[in-house]
Amino acid sequence: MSTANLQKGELLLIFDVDGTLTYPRTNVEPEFEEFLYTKVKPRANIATVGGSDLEKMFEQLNGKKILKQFDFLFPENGLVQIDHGKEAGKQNIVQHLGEPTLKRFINFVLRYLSELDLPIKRGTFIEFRNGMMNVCPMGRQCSRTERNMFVEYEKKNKVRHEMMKVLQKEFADVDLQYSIGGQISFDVFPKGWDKTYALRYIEANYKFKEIHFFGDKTEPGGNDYEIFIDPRVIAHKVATPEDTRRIVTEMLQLSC
Ligand code: M1P
Repeated sequence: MSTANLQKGELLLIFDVDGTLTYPRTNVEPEFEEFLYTKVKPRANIATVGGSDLEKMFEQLNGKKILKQFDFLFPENGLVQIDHGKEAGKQNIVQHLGEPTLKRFINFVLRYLSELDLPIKRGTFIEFRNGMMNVCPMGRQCSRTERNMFVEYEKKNKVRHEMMKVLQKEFADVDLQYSIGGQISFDVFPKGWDKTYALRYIEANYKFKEIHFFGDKTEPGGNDYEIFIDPRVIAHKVATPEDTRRIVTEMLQLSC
């Protein structure tokens, strides 16, 4: 049976945020929202899985209305699960790793960054979330212009890849995984707490005939990689929200 013939309850479409529903760290376009809510939603269940936390999801997808619009929200790789507007569960990195290991990790990161020379530095070098940490060598408190400067600098200097290699070596004894989902930072979480975590929730609670995933960071080391290669999903690589729209339109045979 083709995907276009499936009933709404049989089909789940899971979208990454940055690069898939929006351009990096920007807001979803009104035309894209209209497409998603008026054309796609009547035909399929919709979910979003992002590396960012829920606050950033609200920011980028135009506010708390997404609690009603999306069937499922999976911020922090799905380590926080929101099912039809209600929090259904969340993971806790503190409990998982324990304070001594966390302290060792945070101290090492701050020491490393204190010795790292970058053209500019701002504030918030580690953003501590429920199920993960986000490490930002320049500091998350930067303007759009400063962010763009880092993006250019990073093309030649690969600051994040270098740092991730050092951390992998230093913390080889700790159950940690690193991935890049955005432009200026990388995420750190226990092994297996990648975006497939969202699938664990779906699998335990729902029976869909098809689950499709759309994402852009699908190469190894990117934060869509593990879910992209997961046999439970039919995966689509996209480069922009326009790509996402084109693939969904064709797949559901929607009118343009
Ligand atoms: O959603 C993708 C990534 O978005 C942000 O990345 P950056 O600020 O580097 O562009 C972060 O919230 C990151 O955790 C997340 O994976």
